[in-house]
Amino acid sequence: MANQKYDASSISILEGLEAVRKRPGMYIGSVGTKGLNHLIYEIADNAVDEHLAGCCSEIHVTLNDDGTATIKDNGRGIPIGIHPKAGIPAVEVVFTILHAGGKFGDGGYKISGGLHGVGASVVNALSKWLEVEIRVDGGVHWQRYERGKAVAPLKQVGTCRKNDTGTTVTFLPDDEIFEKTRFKAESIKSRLHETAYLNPGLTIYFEDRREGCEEKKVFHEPDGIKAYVRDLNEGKETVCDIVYFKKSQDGIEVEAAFQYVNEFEENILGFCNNIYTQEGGTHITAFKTKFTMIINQYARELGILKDKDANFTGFDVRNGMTAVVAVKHPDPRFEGQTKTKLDNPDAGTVVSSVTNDEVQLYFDRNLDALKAVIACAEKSAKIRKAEEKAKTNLLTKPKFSIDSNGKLANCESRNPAECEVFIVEGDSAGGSAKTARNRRIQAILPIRGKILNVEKASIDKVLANAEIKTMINSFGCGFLEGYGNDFDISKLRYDKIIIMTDADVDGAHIDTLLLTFFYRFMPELINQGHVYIATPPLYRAELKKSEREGKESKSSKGGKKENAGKSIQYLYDDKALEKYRKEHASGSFTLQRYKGLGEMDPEQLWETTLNPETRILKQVEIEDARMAAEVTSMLMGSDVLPRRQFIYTHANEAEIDA
Ligand code: TSJ
Repeated sequence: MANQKYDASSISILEGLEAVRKRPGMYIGSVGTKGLNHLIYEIADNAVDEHLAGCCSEIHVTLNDDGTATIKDNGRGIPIGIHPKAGIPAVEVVFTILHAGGKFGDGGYKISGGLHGVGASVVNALSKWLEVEIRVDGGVHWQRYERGKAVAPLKQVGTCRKNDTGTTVTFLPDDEIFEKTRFKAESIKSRLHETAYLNPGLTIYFEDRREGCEEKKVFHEPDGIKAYVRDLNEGKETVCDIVYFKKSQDGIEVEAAFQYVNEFEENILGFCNNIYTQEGGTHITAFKTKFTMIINQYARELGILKDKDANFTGFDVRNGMTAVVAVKHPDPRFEGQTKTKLDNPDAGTVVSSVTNDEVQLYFDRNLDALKAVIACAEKSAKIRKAEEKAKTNLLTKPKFSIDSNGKLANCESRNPAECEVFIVEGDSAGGSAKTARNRRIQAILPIRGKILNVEKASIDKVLANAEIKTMINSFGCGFLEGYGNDFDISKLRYDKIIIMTDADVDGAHIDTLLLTFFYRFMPELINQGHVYIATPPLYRAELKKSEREGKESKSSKGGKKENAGKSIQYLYDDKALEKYRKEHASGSFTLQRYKGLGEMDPEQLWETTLNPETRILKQVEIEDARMAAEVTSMLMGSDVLPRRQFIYTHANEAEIDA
């Protein structure tokens, strides 16, 4: 491919670039910020190729205040001689003929990048204008293009020192093509830094000259991918040194660096010819597979895995691993959704063989590193087993029998659409609620004290908690999707789950704990809008007899007496009280302040909090619950740990009762 002869007869110049302007997404991915930034990478990658050819040590990338970008290198300069087949200067071929970038001359095989294998001509086609300047053999040569077309032939515009060579390209992205025309400095810097890690001999100078964003950065990483791994692990607790190797075989180069940290995640980055392979591919698969084999083999030799033990999984072996695997291939093929998955089988073969030799060579000489790596795998295996055990326990243990301690006062209806369940704090309020409710559709579930804090407790403990057991049983839909997959919202017995607690600090705490429980174990209940918080009143204001003048009226609902009209008013917050005080002369009413639900008689409780016609309910949103969970972990002083780490802390307990 690289040495392929350039065939002018097979290309139609204008048709090519028109196609790019018609369907820009095909060539650069998108016409948003990502595609826009990609223009810079396309141009800069050509300069990186010049570095790979051994002819360029510096690249400058500048974002100018007029919306243009300038990319400059100190390479040989794009050739300016007349191209034998096209009959125009080679540089003009590069910019005006699709897919022509770099594929001429005889500089050996070209390890070239570019997400879609396109180059300078695509950038040119998508630019309002583009100018190229080439310094070569003491002359400065220049050409300008507008929307892909040369506006004049290449001409010499000046002189320079004979040893001053290089290429400078400046372009303005076409606002008729791009939705966004402002380059994003953060992404560009990050990509340039990545390029610097992958090319240790290269120095990249970045400069943002746009007003208000002025910034200069130099990316130079003489330690290459070792430095990449070091920086990825910055701020983390490392458990071994960085292991590095580089070797070529069958014309394919493999370079890898890895290090383990005390975390429960893996971070493996793959590259082929400087291109990040987001979707992985043969090189990454081979690296992972070989690594798993090697570690299991060592673990058995060292007696850490016994005959009866199963192997560590690949997932175990990579627990805590940070790695960069970079291959160079003369003819890379990419597949996958975004064409970022390396497809060449020979890349896999070579990675496998090199990894096998080099990793064993290292671990044979560095037993401590090997032991640290195996310890990471053991940690993961322990968690994995605890998780599997928790799952089987949930699946095999008999379902809790409903109403095991007789607390739920269920409703008569079995039509979930009309049923409600009130979770009521305290036995006395529970008692009033049982008397006051509409027993046809309203169930009461009294809970005592504070339910278990599910943020801190292990699953086993959560399940052993009486209040939680009763709740899970009452709702009827199981819990904790993914843990035995037995959460089934279609089995929910109540349309509304209503939390009813005192309007004080303890009540608020119980609300928080209950929301945390739902958030962690039954988030779908909240997502689908089944969870509510009841709002009991803070005050009861009653007009004195003299003020009423016979306004009092009586109404009846469900056989219950109700105070209607204006003589009695329930006030739900202090604002309402303030308003009431303004509207009524002091001395004209009596005021009762409720300290808790227990102070209300059943009739009052019905009217203020249970009666669907008059009560105030606040529907809980997932955001409320998420915040509750955060508050809970804060109140309890426990760190917000990932679930795996949390379970690990409790893995010992799980094993003891095995
Ligand atoms: F993308 C681009 F074409 F616009 C571009 C190319 C942009 C930038 C900033 C630099 C380059 C570029 C190309 N820098 N260096 C080169 N080198 C060549 O094109 C080149 C020079 C000499 C020979 C040779 O065989 O003598 C071969 C090549 C490919």
